[in-house]
Order: sequence, then C-alpha cells, then structure tokens
Amino acid sequence: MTAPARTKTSVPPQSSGSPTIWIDGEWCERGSATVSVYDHGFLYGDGVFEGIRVYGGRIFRLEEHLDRLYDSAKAVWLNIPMDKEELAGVTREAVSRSGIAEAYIRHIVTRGVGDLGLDPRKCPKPSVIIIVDTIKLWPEQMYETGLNVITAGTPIPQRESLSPRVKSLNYLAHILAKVEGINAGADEVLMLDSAGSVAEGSGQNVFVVKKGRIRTPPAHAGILKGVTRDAVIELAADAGYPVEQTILNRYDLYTADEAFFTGTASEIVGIRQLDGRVIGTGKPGPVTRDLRSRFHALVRS
Ligand code: PXG
Repeated sequence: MTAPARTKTSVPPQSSGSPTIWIDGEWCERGSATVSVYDHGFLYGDGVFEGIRVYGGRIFRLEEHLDRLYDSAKAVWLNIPMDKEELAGVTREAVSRSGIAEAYIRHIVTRGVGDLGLDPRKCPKPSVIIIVDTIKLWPEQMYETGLNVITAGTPIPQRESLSPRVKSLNYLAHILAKVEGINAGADEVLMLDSAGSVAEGSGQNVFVVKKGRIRTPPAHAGILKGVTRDAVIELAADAGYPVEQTILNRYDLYTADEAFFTGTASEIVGIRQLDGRVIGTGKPGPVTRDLRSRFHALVRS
C-alpha cells in the first residue's frame, strides 16, 4: 500500500472535499482502498457496520452509533481491536481529512483475514475500516412528495437466528426486499416480520401518525433500533406529541393520517402511498413536516 501510515496530526479541511478511507491504521484513497479476498467479512458477511451522518462538519450522535457498533460486535463475539475513544478520534480525523462538510461515515469491522473455512479462530485480527464519503438516497423533491411504498414479500430475518439489533454485514434479506420494490417501480419497501407485523423499511424505521398520536414498532419487534428513530422519539416527546412503541399491522399504515420513515441515510421522509392505498392526503402531513424541521434544527444545533 502506498498511502502514508496513520499520523496523529489533523489536516485542515479542503474546500472541495474527497472520500477518505482508513484501513487498520493506513490512510488510503478510493482507488487504493482494498481488502483481502480471504477476509471473512467478504467470504461470509462475518462482521458489523455503522452509518453516520456529518452535518456542517459535525458528526451526528457519534457516541450512540459507536455504542451500537461495539454492542453489535460483542453480540457476535467480535473484539474490536481498539477502544471506543480511539475509534472516535480516528473517525473525527477522517472527517477532518476528507474536508466533506455534509458527509456520511461508514464504519466496518470484519472478522479479518482467515482461511476458506468458517472457523473464526483462523482470523487472528479483526479489520477496522472507516470510509468518509457522501450519500443520497432520493432527490430532494421526493421529500416534498413523499414515497410510494409497497410491502415486500421477503420478511425480516427471524430474530431467533440473528438479532436484528446486530447491524451485521448480512443485508441480503433487506436487499431482496429492496429489489422487489425496484422491480415494482416503488420508491421503497415496507418489510414485515414472519408473523405479518410491520417491522421496518430496507434501511429505515417506520412511524405512523393518527389523530396526533405517533406510533412505531418497539425494538423487540425484531427491528434495528435506529439512532434516527430514537432522536425522532425524543423530538416528538419534546414537541408534546404522544409517542407509543407498539406492534403495528399494515392496516395501521393504510388508515393512518401520516406515515414516515427515519434513518441515517433517509433522514425523515414521508410515505404517500402504501400498496396502492393513499395515506392521509397523499403528501407528507403536518406532523411529518414539523418533525422534519425539528430534526434539521437538531442536527445543525
Ligand atoms: N433499519 C435498518 C434495517 C437499517 O439498516 C435503520 C433501520 C435506521 O437506523 P439509523 O440508526 O440509521 O437511524 C437502518 C439504517 C442505506 C443504508 O443505504 C441504510 C442503513 C445503513 C446503511 C445504509 O439506505 N441503515
């Protein structure tokens, strides 16, 4: 690798900004950032990840995201070979080096390089990767109109198999659901659990609003406990909306006044239609818009 070894000095932001990647202590550029084909993250999806937003050069809820990363790792017997403070420091340096003020950070921790068998004991050291780049899921205009969503036939994986609280490198069920949506010409998908209750989007949590009350599935419903979800629950409570975490069925979405998704990449985005049923007035409603503006204020505060 030709990139210089990691240094402690922080680099002033460049005006334009460019993707910045850190792999196990080495700073790399996009073209030179490579991992081994023997890495079990690549061979088996054996690893965990995080996705975090940067607004105006400031990292949104870094501590919460790193807590979730370390919890995900612990749940799958993965020892991240650096402590949280050190990882937070390198993350800040990566953002600063990138010079990207409106960035997206991806942390990836893999089991590391092993042999062609599953046995993780063959992988002496987990790999830690940080990518700082940008992300945009939908054009701005979709946030005005709301999303056309369909229910995917692919359910979320059984929580008894791998806890959905673990943000693992195995996203195939969510990708299959996403492809169903793409094939049907929809903007996004709603995923159910295997009993038919509402779970989440392909990379979002879901909320409904009915008569001023906000409801979202509880973490134990088999969803990823989103950092954006938690921020929105706090914002909604501060704004005086009653918030309830409860099991939802598709009927609750069809008959809602408003429904919206939350996620790091998606932020807060209204759902205008689900499975051909128009939700509320068919565009993002007043509570969704209010929470969106409160969220924008929060991330810039
Ligand atoms: N559920 C799932 C399954 C997710 O993957 C969320 C909910 C929302 O969580 P946060 O903490 O972000 O509020 C996620 C987050 C993408 C993308 O490209 C989405 C996520 C991760 C990486 C990329 O849409 N998911």
